[in-house]
Order: sequence, then structure tokens, then C-alpha cells
Amino acid sequence: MIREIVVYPDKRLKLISKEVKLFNGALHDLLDDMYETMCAKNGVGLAAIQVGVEQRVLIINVPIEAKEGEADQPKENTLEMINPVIIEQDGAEKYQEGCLSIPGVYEDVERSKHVKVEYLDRDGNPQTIDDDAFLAVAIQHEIDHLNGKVFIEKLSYIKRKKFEKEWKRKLKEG
Ligand code: Y12
Ligand code: CO
Repeated sequence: MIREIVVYPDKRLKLISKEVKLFNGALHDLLDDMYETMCAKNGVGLAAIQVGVEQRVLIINVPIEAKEGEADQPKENTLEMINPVIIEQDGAEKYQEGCLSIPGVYEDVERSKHVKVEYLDRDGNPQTIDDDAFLAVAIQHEIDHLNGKVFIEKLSYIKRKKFEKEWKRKLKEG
């Protein structure tokens, strides 16, 4: 089922999401709905709070590098992360980010280049992932959502003011 996306400045985007304790059918339904919603909206990542669910759950579409000469290869894999925790991070890099809760806005954001993250999969099994490219950016963006933060909060004061003014105008125009 496609769920409605929570749009900035909805107060729910400021909530600190709660740790998942039950790895049951309801969690699997949420993950499946989040996947359907993300694909329907052409997103690459989604946190549960963006569909109004206050739980530490996120998904990311990870592009797969094509193997030469092999037909019918999948183009992406979906990473599901429950209760993710960044246990190592270093370096810095800028990347142009967008967010399904702030559609049409893209800004350069500086984040750690490399992250190592511990999380649980949909069955509650512990997993670890290490990345220093696209996935590192996406994970940090989505974990920020779990902590009530959106990417425009990382902009400079002047850029943030400009964004707020334009966003208000955009919402008014509908
Ligand atoms: C790198 C940077 C940011 C992320 C977080 C995940 N971000 C997204 O998935 C953003 C998707 C997005 C899609 C949009 O399209 C529609 O809403 C149909 C969009 O709006 C427009 O283009 C008008 C904005 C953002 C992961 C990795
Ligand atoms: Co986002």
C-alpha cells in the first residue's frame, strides 16, 4: 500500500523516532509499504517518520553495478535498516541532496565521507555496513530523520532563510 508522505514543515518530522522492539508482521507490512511508497514517488531513501510512523526504520535503494555481458540484471537492491547506529565516521564530503518530504529542493550538504553502521534486519538479525560513497550519504540523511532532523537544517543561515521564504511561497501557491 502506498502511504502519504509527510511534507515539511509538518511537526512530525521533528520527532525522535522510537526503537523497534517487535520484529513482526506489522513491521514487515511497514517496510513493504515504505518500499512501495518510495518507488511510487521516485525516491532513493525513506524513513518511517516520513510516512507518519515514529519508529527507527529506514530503507534505501542501493544501485548495483552492472556486470559485463550479463542480461536481465537487477538495477538496485533495497537496504532495510532497523535501529541503525553509526559506530564510526570520518572524513567530509559535499553531496547534492533531496528529500521526498521537501520535493523539488536540492542543496549541497556536507557530511562524513565514511560511515560504519550497526543495525538490525527485518527479522532482528544484527548486521554491519561500511561505505564511503552514495550509501554513506543516504544513511546519514535517513538517520537524521530518525532524530527529527531534515537536510535543510544543515544549510548556512542565509541559505536556510532563502529556502524558508521560497518554501512558504510554494506551499501558498499549492
Ligand atoms: C542522497 C541524497 C539524499 C538521499 C535521501 C533520499 N532522498 C530522496 O529519495 C529524494 C527524492 C526526491 C524525489 C522527488 O520526486 C518526486 O517527489 C516525484 C523530488 O521532487 C521533485 O523532483 C519535484 C524530490 C526528491 C539519498 C541519497
Ligand atoms: Co529525507
